[in-house]
Amino acid sequence: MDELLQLERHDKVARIRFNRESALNALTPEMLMDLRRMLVELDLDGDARAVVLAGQPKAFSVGADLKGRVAEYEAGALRDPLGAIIRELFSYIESMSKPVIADISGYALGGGLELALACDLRIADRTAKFGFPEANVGSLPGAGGTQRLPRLVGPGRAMSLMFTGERIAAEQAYAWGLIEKLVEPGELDAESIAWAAQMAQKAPLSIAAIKGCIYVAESTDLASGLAYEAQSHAILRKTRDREEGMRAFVEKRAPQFTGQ
Ligand code: CO8
Repeated sequence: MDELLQLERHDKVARIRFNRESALNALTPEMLMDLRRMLVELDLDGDARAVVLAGQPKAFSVGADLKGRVAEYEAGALRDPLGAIIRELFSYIESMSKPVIADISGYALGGGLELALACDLRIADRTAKFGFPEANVGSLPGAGGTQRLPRLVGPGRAMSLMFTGERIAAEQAYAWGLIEKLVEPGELDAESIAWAAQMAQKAPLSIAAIKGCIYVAESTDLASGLAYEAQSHAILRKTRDREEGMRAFVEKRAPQFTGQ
């Protein structure tokens, strides 16, 4: 068990919980490097079929550790250790072969919200509050926020959040499509695991291929996207799990997927 990140196993679902409650899970380069290492291990782990990232009731994460950022000024550092890891990490999440779900209660601000946006899916309870306060401190959402938020909610809503620094409530985020599921406080931990477990039962190569196709859809024209989808389908046709899934349906039994 790591000090700042805790790994829990719930059958085929792995949940990583940020464990820096005293600083509302403000993100340090060390935490992000540990997260990167854990995610690589989980992506290679055939027993982990879905991953959930969670915080505590008061905060999913309030973003970059501003005290650490000030210390960099004081040290006259030219390096940007947070920047060096955060962008690569967030893109890595999209490239993983399994679903990654952000499980959000309390604050999801700045880089914390960018982390949630880099996950494939977001579930939150009614205590969640979302915002981009970077313009308050002379910065901008520089870990993908200016690119991922408008793709989810449209440019006007993204600009209104980023220009004003205002925080929106979970209900508003749900109405905008910033989160995909909204649950009552106290239900989040169980609901996020139950949702992930539904995905973890499916054929792993199907899930990986669907995820890949959907990210391609965001960055390409329709003809290229359809060609990519057709190729992915052709690859899946040759997998053992596809045959197993179809035979299991015909034989009226649950499929036994192996990821092959
Ligand atoms: N960094 C470090 N510590 C923090 C941070 C933070 N971002 N936010 C809160 N904390 C600490 C506080 O200092 C406090 O610690 P202490 O008791 O030792 O002083 C503790 O957490 C609790 O915080 P508060 O007492 O302030 O709690 P409140 O409930 O009164 O307020 C808020 C909660 C509203 C969340 C408030 O703390 C706040 O506004 N925090 C700042 C949030 C913020 O501005 N986040 C954006 C940071 S910029 C960013 O994330 C950019 C990332 C992209 C970088 C990519 C390029 C490299």
